[in-house]
Amino acid sequence: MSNNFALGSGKPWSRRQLMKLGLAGAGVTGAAGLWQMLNLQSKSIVKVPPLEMEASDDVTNPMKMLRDFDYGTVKQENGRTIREFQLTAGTSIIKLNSAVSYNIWDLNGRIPGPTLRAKQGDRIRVLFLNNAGHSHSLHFHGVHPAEMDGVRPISNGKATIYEFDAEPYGVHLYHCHVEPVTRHIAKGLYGMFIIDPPTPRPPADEIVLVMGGYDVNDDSHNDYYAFNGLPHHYMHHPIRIYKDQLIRLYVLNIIEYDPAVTFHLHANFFDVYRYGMSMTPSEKTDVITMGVAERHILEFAFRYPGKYMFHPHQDAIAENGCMGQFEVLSESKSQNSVKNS
Ligand SMILES: [Cu+2]
Repeated sequence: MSNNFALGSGKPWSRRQLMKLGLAGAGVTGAAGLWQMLNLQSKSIVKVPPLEMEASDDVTNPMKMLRDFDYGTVKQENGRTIREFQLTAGTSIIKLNSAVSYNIWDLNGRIPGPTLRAKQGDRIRVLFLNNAGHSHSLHFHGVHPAEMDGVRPISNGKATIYEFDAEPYGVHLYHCHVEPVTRHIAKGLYGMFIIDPPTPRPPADEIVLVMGGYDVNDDSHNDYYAFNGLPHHYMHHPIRIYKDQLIRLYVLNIIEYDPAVTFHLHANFFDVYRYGMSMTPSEKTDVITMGVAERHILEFAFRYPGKYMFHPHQDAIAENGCMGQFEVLSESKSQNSVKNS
C-alpha cells in the first residue's frame, strides 16, 4: 500500500501533505514566537543536570520525554497567532520487560504522545493524520466548539484538522475518543497539553510525568504500569535534579481500568496547583489522589542530596511498574560556599 502520509518521527509534514489539507504557506514567528524563545531562554538560568540517555527504542524514551515540549510551528494569519501541531497516529511494538512485548498505537512514533505546549490566547491548529490501521480521533480538554471536540472517528489513512483557542491556562490532556475509549487510551493514544498562563510562572526545572497502564491480556485489568511509557524505567535510571532547585512537575494520571491512583513523593512535601489553573498553590502535601484524566502541577525543592522514590501509594500499582526515583545532586562547592557565607 502506498503510504503518502508516512512521517519519519519528528519530521515535519511535506508541503504536498500540507497542500492536501489546504495549509501550505504562511509566515513564522511574531509575538508568540518571542514568548516561546523567552520560555526556552528562561530555562538557561535553571540548573538542570545533563541528561543521561539510556539505550531504548524510539517509541519509549522516558529520559527524553521528561523535559521535551512541543511548541508547534508559530504562524501569523490575518493578524492572529496560530500555533500549528502535527500529530500522526501509528502502530508500534514496545518491550514492557525482557519477556513481554506489546502492540500499541503511538502518536508521532512515541508513547505518551508529544507534550504540546501553547500560551493562553494562541489559536491552536492540530493536523491529525491517522495511520494506525483503525479509526481514531483526538479529543482535547479545554474550551472549544462542538465540532472541534474530537469525538468523530477519523478512518485509517484519513486526516483532519482541529482548530480552537488555547483556553483556559492549565495542565490539560488530549486523547483518542473512539469507542471503546478505555482500550484506545490504554493502547497509547494520549498526551499532555499545557497552556501557559499570560504571566509566566517563575523559572523552574520543568518535568513531565504521565502515569499509564497496560492491559496486555485484554481482561480490562492492568498488568503493567509506567511513568512516561516504560515500566520501572526511572527506578533503574533515576531522574537527576539539583538540590535546592525549584522543580515543577506536570503530572497526569491516564491509567484506565483503575478508578484512581495517588502520587506520593518521598522525604518531601510539594505545593499543589490543581489542574495548573491557578498561580497560587491550594495545598501542601506529600500524597495527592488523582482520578483518571486528573492532572496537576506539583512544585518542590530537595534540601538533601540522595535518591528519593516517587510512586502511587497503591503499592501494587507501584510494584508493577509505576515507580521511579529522583537523584538529587549537590551543588558545586563554590556555590555552597557562597550560600553559606
Ligand atoms: Cu483510537
